[in-house]
Amino acid sequence: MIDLHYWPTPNGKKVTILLEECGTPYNLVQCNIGRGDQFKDEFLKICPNNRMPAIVDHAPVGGGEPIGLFESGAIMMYLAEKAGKFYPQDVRGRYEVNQWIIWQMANQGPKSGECGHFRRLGDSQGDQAYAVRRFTDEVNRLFGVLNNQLYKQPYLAGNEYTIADMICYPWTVNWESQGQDINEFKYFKRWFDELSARPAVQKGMAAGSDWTVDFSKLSPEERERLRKMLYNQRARPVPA
Ligand SMILES: N[C@@H](CCC(=O)N[C@@H](CS)C(=O)NCC(=O)O)C(=O)O
Repeated sequence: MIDLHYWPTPNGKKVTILLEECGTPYNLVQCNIGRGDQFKDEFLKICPNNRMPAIVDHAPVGGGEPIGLFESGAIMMYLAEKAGKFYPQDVRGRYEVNQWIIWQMANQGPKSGECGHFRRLGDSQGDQAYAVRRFTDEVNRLFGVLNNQLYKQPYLAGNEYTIADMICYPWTVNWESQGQDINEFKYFKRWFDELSARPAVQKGMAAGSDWTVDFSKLSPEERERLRKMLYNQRARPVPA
């Protein structure tokens, strides 16, 4: 069985989409990033980066100790390779997929994350106009990269639907709050509509959608403790 340490965000939903597509049984373990579960010792043993998703495979190929993994790109490769689905294993096919996985992890995920952050922030921390424009333009450029690729071929890595598509999709769903209009990107939109209609994508995107954190129920002290832990994170000291 696969334990998926998860909270319903785009990075988490990449993995639930893949697990649903493969029909792989999994157990969702709440990693409530609004309450600081990502800093707990047991989670840090799997993911030293205090970010979800992370997995533990209790039945790895070849047996032996459970395998723990962090970083959604590595998790996608591992699960798809294990299932023998959505990840060609010949050299050309594999690297066609790998380059899009790395593109997503290095470009689309981080830049879209910063775009959302600065657009949501308002002006409580001063004028954010430069940051908003920089990241909104960058996300626009990245939608253009997807659109150009999907003009050439049906899926990001060629003629087949792969983990390259699954890893990019969840970060495109909130296009409106990223200041974009997907109707400008005809070939992207064809792909987006097709993926949105897949039952496994819908199931993966819905995983944990009823999980919430009601901050109004927390004491002012608890809210202050969480604010200090979650905002302006800096280096964790090594254990004494
Ligand atoms: N590159 C990482 C990014 C993971 C990431 O940023 N996760 C966020 C949620 S989407 C998180 O755990 N945030 C916790 C925090 O900010 O403290 C991956 O793709 O796995």
